[in-house]
Amino acid sequence: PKTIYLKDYEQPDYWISETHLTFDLHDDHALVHSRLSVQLNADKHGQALPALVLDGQNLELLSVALDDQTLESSDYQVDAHSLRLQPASASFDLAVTTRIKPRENTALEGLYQSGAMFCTQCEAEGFRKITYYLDRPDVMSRFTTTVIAERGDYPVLLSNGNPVASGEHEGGRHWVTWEDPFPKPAYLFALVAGDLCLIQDSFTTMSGREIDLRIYVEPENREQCAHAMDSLKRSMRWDEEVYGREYDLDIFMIVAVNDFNMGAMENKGLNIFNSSCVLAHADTATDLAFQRVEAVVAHEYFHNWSGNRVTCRDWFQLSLKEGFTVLRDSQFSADMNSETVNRIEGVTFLRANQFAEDAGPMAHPVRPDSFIEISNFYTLTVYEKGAEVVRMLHTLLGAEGFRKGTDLYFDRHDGQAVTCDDFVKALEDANGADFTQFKRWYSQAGTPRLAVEGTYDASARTFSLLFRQSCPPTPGQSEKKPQVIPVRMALLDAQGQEMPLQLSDESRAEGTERVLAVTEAEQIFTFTGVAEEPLPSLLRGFSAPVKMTYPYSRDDRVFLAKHDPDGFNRWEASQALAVEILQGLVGIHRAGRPLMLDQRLLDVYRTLLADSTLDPAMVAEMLRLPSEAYLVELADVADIDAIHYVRDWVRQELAVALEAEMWPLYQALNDQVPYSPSAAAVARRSLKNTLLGYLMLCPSGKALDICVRQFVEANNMTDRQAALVALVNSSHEEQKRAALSDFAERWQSFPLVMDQWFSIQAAASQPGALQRVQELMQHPAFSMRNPNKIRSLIGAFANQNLVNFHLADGSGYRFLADRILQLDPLNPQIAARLLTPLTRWRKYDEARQALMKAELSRIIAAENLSPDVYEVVSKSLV
Ligand code: HT7
Ligand code: ZN
Repeated sequence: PKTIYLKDYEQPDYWISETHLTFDLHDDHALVHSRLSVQLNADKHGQALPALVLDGQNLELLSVALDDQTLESSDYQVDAHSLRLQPASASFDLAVTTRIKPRENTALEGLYQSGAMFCTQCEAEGFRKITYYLDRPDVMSRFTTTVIAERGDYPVLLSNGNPVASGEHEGGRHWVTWEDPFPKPAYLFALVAGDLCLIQDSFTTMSGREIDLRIYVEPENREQCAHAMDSLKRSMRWDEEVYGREYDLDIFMIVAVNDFNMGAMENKGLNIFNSSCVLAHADTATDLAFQRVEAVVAHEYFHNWSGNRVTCRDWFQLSLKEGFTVLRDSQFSADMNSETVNRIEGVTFLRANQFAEDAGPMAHPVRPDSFIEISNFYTLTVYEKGAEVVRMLHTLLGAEGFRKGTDLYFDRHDGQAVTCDDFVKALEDANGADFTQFKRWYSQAGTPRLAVEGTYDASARTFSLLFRQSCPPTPGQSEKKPQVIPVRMALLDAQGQEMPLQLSDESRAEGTERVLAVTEAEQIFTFTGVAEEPLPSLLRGFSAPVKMTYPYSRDDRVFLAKHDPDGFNRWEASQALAVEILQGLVGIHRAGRPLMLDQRLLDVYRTLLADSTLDPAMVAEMLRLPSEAYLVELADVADIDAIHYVRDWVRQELAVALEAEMWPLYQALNDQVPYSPSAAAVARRSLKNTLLGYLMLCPSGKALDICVRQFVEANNMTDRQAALVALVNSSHEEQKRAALSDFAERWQSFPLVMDQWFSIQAAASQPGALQRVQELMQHPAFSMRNPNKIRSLIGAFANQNLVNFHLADGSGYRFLADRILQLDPLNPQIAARLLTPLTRWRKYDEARQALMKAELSRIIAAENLSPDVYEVVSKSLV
């Protein structure tokens, strides 16, 4: 497979101003007629006419005509990836007809069938599987699309833009024509045909235009769309208020499909969603699922400006739209829910997952320099770290400066395909800022380390912070230069109050919180007029995606966990304390010595449980021990058995010690009030179910009946699922079996609920998990052709059940490799994503490393491997 490099970017040889498409859909094939108005890119070529090379894959070419003259097959060349012909003029019409087989398309890229409906997924390079085209994001064209299909099976025919005409053909077929007035790249093209029901609403924009909002789902899901619709309307209002962005078409549509490789897709005016990111009802979806629907609906809607109106010049710039849009959706979620809890969840996810990617063989910059298969670069680095990079720009400029910058960006580049540099330049120009050094965040991979030390000089009343930054080598980047690291901080006195801040070059104290921009490899900031030795509260809100260390004592951490006025850093202190204690106990356990729990962790938890003024969601977050995945990420060589044992042991110790405090709180929260999706109700359920998880660990056994009752009587899926998880992870075999079979029987015709059922069992850490997963693969609700099922069973086992996946005999690795080889011919994108846990082999002991590498070698030796899987495996073995 060929590697593509950013440095080789060139403009296209031709532009396509107009794209007219007609889809003739049949049960076993589709005919695609395209008519393109093509113009020479004279800026690049003057008057010379190079060959026109269109991308195309898996297409049966039926005819080609140039300015209405049908071409002979000797007039053009076709190979597995392209159609090449020689134009005779600088401007011409090209008509091409192809035949494709959507029903045989198991890769779910291009035009495919999900159940009985036709749908598309064109990002990144799927349009070339529909027809021959300049399938690159810098070629923007106005699309007109006609869809023809049998009315009985496909009453709903959709594409981008506005419907402009429709009619009937003979024999029960009908057609609809859609016109999208906004030029767009082919990756934003979409088509849907099916028997769908419509949920409709409207939104009045800030300039008074009424927008027709439509959600299309399969009829049995009609009752599950209210939350998505509400989220959409709130997103539209929020984007007007916070970013000044108004919706532009007259109609905005969302369609839910069951077979989808990712979460959703922002096609212009016609977003296509994985049903898991649209459907939500209290009976069937957890609070987490509700939050995900809200966030994904918002994310795709926000792309209308950050991605569609202003798009990417090339796929190396993917983070231009994804990083910025993830930031926008997380700002939205923070505004809709608790800002601190939202940030805690985001940071927890980033640290356990993106940091691991940054430390592994697939590490790459936010703007990668090269790729083999672009689908492999829809990564946590491009999305989540990319969002952190834009967040830092926001922190450095402040909300007002950032908004000035984004206004300029949208004005300046509306209708263009641009680069990350263009984005940063707009922020610079609007604020008179210089982000030259800052842009290293886009080009350097790896998670920077920031070691901080503090020195108090009592006689001079100064406090100095010494920052030392470094960044470990990553593939292809052995040396790193210092980056700009914004450190939001305060100094706390002995009562936990923030002290006034005055830097040595300032004439007076101002405020009690600062953002220090660390730019050098080594840099000192000295505060003056510091009346007593302070305790610094550093990197508040996780103001930069770095690994920061400061020589806090455990007592310091307890103090910060109880007193830091910054909620995020209170949580951070309790997490860091737990990490330090767990790491220490892992060492003790490995040495074969008895374990003893540091009472300071208990002290922090006890204080939390006693404080009724705290947000229950925040208490739940603070009571959650660091995940096994995070502890693995932090280790040089992870002993997963020891980590698992010690973490479970600490959980049990905490449960036993705090049982008396936890019971009344659980009872108070278990108030059987009618279900509400409000933030306050979500927070109460979160704490209640965290407590239930602990109480079920107590040998008193008192919680079992209550847990079973919660499972049976819950009036919502959050409570029911939490009880099921607690039972499945307990040793009460009889109750566990009964609950699992009751659950499956009740929800067997709800695919998304069955996904939960699969994941809960796949992630349960008792011995025998692999066999359980293999048995579950035979369950009628499981399918290797549905990405949600693969993720919920095989993905959950390999990513969440670390102790079973990493069994010392290598059976977990062998199982995963077999599944990847089985899946690759069907769906290479999902096969490549499943590889992630095997790529992390450097984290484990030598014996496991050898077993994991042996499986990677077995995969790479297989014939006809997709470029997707080949790229990940070959890079992992270097
Ligand atoms: N922009 C969308 C990306 C996407 C995608 C990429 C590769 C293969 C399948 C895909 N489905 C959707 C999703 C988003 O970030 O909004
Ligand atoms: Zn996106």
